[in-house]
Parts: sequence; structure tokens; C-alpha cells
Amino acid sequence: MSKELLIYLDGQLLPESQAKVSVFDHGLLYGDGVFEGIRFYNGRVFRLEEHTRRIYDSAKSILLNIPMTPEELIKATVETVRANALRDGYIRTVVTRGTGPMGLSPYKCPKATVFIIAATISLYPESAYQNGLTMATVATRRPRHDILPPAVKSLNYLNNVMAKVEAIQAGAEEGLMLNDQGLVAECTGDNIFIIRDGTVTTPPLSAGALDGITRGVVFEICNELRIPIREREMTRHEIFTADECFLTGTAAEVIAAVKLDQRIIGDGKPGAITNRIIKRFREIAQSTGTPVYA
Ligand code: PXG
Repeated sequence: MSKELLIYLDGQLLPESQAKVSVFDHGLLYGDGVFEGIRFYNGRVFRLEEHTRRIYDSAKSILLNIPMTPEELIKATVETVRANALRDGYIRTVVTRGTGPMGLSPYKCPKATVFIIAATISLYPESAYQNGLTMATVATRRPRHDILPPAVKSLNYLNNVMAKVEAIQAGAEEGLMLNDQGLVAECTGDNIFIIRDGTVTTPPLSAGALDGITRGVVFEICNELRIPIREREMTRHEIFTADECFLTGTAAEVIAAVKLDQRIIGDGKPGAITNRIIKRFREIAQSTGTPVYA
């Protein structure tokens, strides 16, 4: 019999069968809320302060009051991992608008709902890291900043979900998403980088990319390893003709992408610079972070 996970819900740790959210929660009714996906490695929560900062920024942007301080949220996150005696896995922190009458207005929802799930994660097989992923450009565009701000990690993920469906239907593992101008924004749940002539390039946040935590770690790694890195507008053509390409995200970590729309990128294998970045990322992930077990 598999043991039930303990879930943090509004100040309590409850067995998953008892951790329930109302059908009147506006997170469910309207996708009104924000979330984070966080990893923990080797008993340490990776970049917890940065994820916490981002969820408060997302909440501020949508006028959502998280009914606890960042310090309290960090403590609750660590305690949730500890209560489940996990060392490696994935945390999903969700803050919804809370329960209220039907109708769009958030002003009738008196209190946000906060829950935290700490679980194991099914990793991409090591073969995916050895061989790289394939991508397809999808028809679904990333929304403009004045439509649904792509910097807000909100519960409105239908845009990304539909893009993922298109990628799978095209027989690819990830979907490349363009913005309304046809420039590269990001993938369905990952940021994208290319390398040409030794320089790493990623689209700016203004192009519709999420300010990825893993993306930030790649900037730190490139600076440390003295690999030139810049943000610049990017076209599909530049991905087709890149020497190397890789994706970053909490779930995927750093992973090479070797094909886009049947064009083989570089020599079709994870590139040398990509592999250096992956190696350093793994060292940092395994050796840093907020300790769960004192
Ligand atoms: N872009 C989008 C749209 C994302 O949702 C990233 C980029 C990468 O950001 P981070 O901060 O993770 O480097 C994300 C992150 C999931 C899942 O459950 C999704 C994400 C992260 C973790 C899990 O599918 N998205």
C-alpha cells in the first residue's frame, strides 16, 4: 500500500485524501492564482528564496495577497518536504484567490488558499540528456504583455497546455512558442538558449519569456566559466542554424535540443558547451540550497 503524502493546506499538514479545495475556489473557477515549481536535491531546496520572491512578485502583479510572510512560506515549504521524509523531488506551491461567490470579481474572495505539495518527480530518462530533445514550432503564440503577462506564473496555463498538445501531435518532445511578432519567446515550460560561434543567446523577457530561475543559474554559470552570454531577439532561423541549442526549466533542468521542425541543429548531438553547462548545473544543484534536515 502506498503511503499518502502530507500536503500543506492553509496552515495544516493533511494526508492527501483530506487536502481538499472548494469547487468555489476562484483558482479553479477562473484560473485566478499563482504557482511555483521548485526542485529539491540531496535534502536541499534549490533556489528557494528566488522561487519565493517570484511567487510574491506574481501575486503582487495580480493584486493577490498571500496571507503569510515570505519567511513563513519558506518555513512551510521546508516543513512540507521534511514531513514527507523526501530527499529528492519536486514542490508545487499554489496560491489561489480563494473561495468566493461565482463572478469574476476577486474582491468577494476574503482569503487566498495556500497549498504546498512535495512529491517525487519522474525525471526525463538519462537517454534524453545524452541524445537531446526534438522540438516543433507550434501555432499557439505566447500572449503579449498586455494580454496575459508571461512574467506572471499564473494558474492560466491553457496557452502552454495547448502548445504542448501541438508539439506531441507533431511527434516532438517540446513545443517552440513564438510571440505575436513571430519572434522566439520560449518553450511550453522551459526557456530556450542557442549557441553560435561560442556565444550563448537567449530571448529577452520582453519577447515573452518567463524569468526562469534555471535561466538565471545559466547566466551565473556562463559568467563563472567565462562563456559569453547575452539576451537578444531570436528568430526560428537562428535556431535552425545554431551550433547548439538547450532548454532550461525546473522540471527539465538543462537539456540539449537537437532538432526543430525536422532541421537538425548543429551535428544533431548535445554540444560541447551545452555539456559543460549541464555538468556545472548538476554540481550546483547537488551542493547548494536551503537544507531540509538540520
Ligand atoms: N517558461 C515557462 C512558461 C515555465 O512555466 C519555465 C519557463 C522555466 O522556469 P524555471 O523557473 O522553472 O527555470 C517555466 C517553468 C510543470 C513545471 O509542472 C513547469 C515549470 C516548472 C516546473 C514544473 O510542468 N515551468
